[in-house]
Amino acid sequence: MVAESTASDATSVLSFNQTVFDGYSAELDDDCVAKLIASADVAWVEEDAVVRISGSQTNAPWGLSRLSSTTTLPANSNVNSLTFDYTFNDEAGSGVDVYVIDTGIRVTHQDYQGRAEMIFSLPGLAKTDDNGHGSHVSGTIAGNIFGVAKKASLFGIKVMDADGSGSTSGIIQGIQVAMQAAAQSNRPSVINMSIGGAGSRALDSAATAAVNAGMFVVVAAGNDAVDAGNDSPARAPAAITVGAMNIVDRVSTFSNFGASVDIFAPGEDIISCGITSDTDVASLSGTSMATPHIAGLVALLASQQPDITPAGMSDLIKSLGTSNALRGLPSRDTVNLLAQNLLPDSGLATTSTSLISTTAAVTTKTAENATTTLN
Ligand SMILES: [Ca+2]
Repeated sequence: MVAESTASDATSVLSFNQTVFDGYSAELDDDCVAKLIASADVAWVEEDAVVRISGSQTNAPWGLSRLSSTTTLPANSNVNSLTFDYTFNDEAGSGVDVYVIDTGIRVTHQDYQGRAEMIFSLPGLAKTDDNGHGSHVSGTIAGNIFGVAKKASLFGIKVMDADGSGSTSGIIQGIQVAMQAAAQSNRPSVINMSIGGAGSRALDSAATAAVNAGMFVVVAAGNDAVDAGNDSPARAPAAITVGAMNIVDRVSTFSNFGASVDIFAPGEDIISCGITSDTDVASLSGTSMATPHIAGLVALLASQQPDITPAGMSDLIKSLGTSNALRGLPSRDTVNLLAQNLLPDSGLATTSTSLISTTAAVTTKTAENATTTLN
């Protein structure tokens, strides 16, 4: 009765069907809310909230699906099909720039939706991707179908030639280009380096300088099945170093390992952009393919938390990861941690959590047969 008389004074009253939820939503002033809370007829009052929509996709490659799942994909899943579900926060890397230091990007490929551009090529190298590696990596970072962060911007920095080789000094130059561009844009900025070679203090220093400048630097562990601590930039502590795993949750036999590896991500039989046409598709394997899953994840998280530091991002990615999901860990000092993309404070995770708690409360409520008010 109290609730009903109060409701008659309120604006925008929305009553719910009692078989669904025994209560109503209304805009009320503080006095009304206080009366309702004090009333024995009212079980509880809670503030209405904005719930964000999560993005979802049903034609994703397996790697994206594994990134948004806490469990192993179904047995006999086909690595070559594009029928997997992927769920992600709808901000999707919006406002975040990803610099791909690689073989270039075929920027006209349809999966980039015009969000890719080439900003630098070393002297003598083409102004596009004449190898295919950089375009594939870029598709996994931010492609519309193939990508983790579907609204992020891609910037190609070509330091590797058509054969996929380059020099340490060329890579350092690429890092410098990315740092200059990020300083100018002042936007959250990620460097993806699906490249590496023998240990180099100079390359480690350059990667660390980018992190110290506020950039998120994500690097491949390497494909030699050895400890990543001998490779650069994989061993640079400030970088997020990524190992590869496959569709049945086994660490890839080629993946480097050891204490330098921060996280594992899908890196076998990954479908993404090819370079023979603007709709070409290619399947590649390597820690090079695992790394862009994490660069995309960084972009997703940075679009939700633009002020997060590189160290905070590294901690966040580790805390979101699923522990002990992986089999075939090559050494005891290798972390058993698989990347996962659902941030509890937003998107799907929030939606699920509030739905669950509401449902539980409704059950309690119905049993008491009391009136519920949402404000
Ligand atoms: Ca690290």
